[in-house]
Amino acid sequence: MEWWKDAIIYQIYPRSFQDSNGDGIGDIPGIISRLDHLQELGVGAVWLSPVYKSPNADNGYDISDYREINPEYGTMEDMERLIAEAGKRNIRIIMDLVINHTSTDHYWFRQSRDKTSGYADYYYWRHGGPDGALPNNWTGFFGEDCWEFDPERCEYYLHLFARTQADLNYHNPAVLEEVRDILRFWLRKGVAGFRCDVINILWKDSLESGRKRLALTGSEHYLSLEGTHRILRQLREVLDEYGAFAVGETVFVSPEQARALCREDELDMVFSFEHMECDQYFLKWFKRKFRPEAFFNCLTKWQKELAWNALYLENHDQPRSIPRFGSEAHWKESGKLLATLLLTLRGTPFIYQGQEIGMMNFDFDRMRQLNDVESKNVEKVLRRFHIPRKLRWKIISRTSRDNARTPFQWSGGEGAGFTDGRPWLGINRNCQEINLASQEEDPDSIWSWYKDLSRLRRENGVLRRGSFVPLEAGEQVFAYRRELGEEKWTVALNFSDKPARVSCRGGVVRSNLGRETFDGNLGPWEAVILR
Ligand code: ISL
Ligand code: CA
Repeated sequence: MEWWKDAIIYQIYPRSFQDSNGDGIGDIPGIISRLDHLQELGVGAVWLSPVYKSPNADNGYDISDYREINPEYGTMEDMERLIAEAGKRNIRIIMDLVINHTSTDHYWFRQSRDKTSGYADYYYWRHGGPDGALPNNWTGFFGEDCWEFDPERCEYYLHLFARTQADLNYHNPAVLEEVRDILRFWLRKGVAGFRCDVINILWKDSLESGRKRLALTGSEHYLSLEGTHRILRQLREVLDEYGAFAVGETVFVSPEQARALCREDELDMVFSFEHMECDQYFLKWFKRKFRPEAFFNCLTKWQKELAWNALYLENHDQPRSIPRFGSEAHWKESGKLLATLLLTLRGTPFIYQGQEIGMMNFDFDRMRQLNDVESKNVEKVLRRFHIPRKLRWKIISRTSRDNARTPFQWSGGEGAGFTDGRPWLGINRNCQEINLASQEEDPDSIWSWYKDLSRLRRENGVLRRGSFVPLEAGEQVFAYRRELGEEKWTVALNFSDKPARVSCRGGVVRSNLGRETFDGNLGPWEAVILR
């Protein structure tokens, strides 16, 4: 049926969406109370970042029980109610499937410390070398060593992410069987599918040391290997029992590797990262000026090379898109322009919570205000390299994942309508200007624009299923056509404070500057849809 080709998907980061009981932490009853907001936006599904039991070293991406709900977020009954209530509004629920690693609090891991237990080989356990040498030279995603010594087992375990996120060993077939059962557990409850966390690194072909690299030494031993395809095919068998959907988060994939993962018997689509790299040097921590032309060329490449893309400009790991690809000075126009891009490309658009009201990066000014384990680890690494404090903060604050994790700004009052209590992460002071309540009544708001374009997409097959034809990708303008049968729609976007000229013409379907006829001139941050 491929419902996901016609749907817009909305990502919820539960901790920051809506608190219902005043403890300052978003929760499932809170999400239920906001389902009407999602329905208004016209979304067909919600991707829920993890709500499973977790000690929260990485806010739920460190799972200690896949079959339990984190009590901070509610109960299993709440979860079932969410699935049912969403269903009434034709909104499907997609769970986050984090199976590269578990929390070290997970029962499997605790058992695994005992070499004689049935769980002894659920993780990668290795002896160190002489003189305290680690089992290999790999480096992890969060700027830490990726081996941790366990005094009970007297061995090291592998963790590519935080110290308490131990990598599962898929060389042991029992692990995949466990995961397949977990899938069934949730599919039986009525979830529509999964967003599969770092799914292309599951299979480690060996634990040999790797070629030394600036980051992720050792990754040639686990990035997008044949073993991952084998695992995915076995997961797909289970998904097919329920007609379920799967989008993979695939780090460092090329279009070719992505194509190989998007197959009937593996994944429906993948999140790629290349377009997120147009404002950085070799690592995301080393930001440079955003290069629109590189961004356009990258999007064009992926549009052309993949039959279907997972489209996104924001998620819980990325800074907000307006200050990044748009303009703070032209907040509203550039917010609408980015919405236009997201909702007119070919693929399934993913809107991240807060994006639909133009939320911005955090306004923190010191490390103490941050929560994210990655930011904290990287700050430690920078300190080790004697990077001065000011520069450290500059590096961290521009890139920190907490930029996208501050609570949703429902209203301008205290607690921003997110909570009556003390929020777990600081609410941006700009909530007085940027909030849903103030945009609801305003037909010219970013929120109204999102709703409008969402409807436009739902009502016009050309925007959903049409082919993508690139027209222009210059220093400031990106223009393309979508074509379906007789329908030919053109989108022209000016990523600049300066006016621009384009050669395309047509009747105006939409312009974020309110233009009614089009003569080829684009104003600053103007987005037009022509027909
Ligand atoms: O933040 C990143 C992207 O710039 C990556 O380093 C990120 O950690 C990577 O994309 C994997 O992300 C996923 O798995 C992590 C979790 O912390 C992220 O939140 C999740 O999206 C480990 O489970
Ligand atoms: Ca709560």
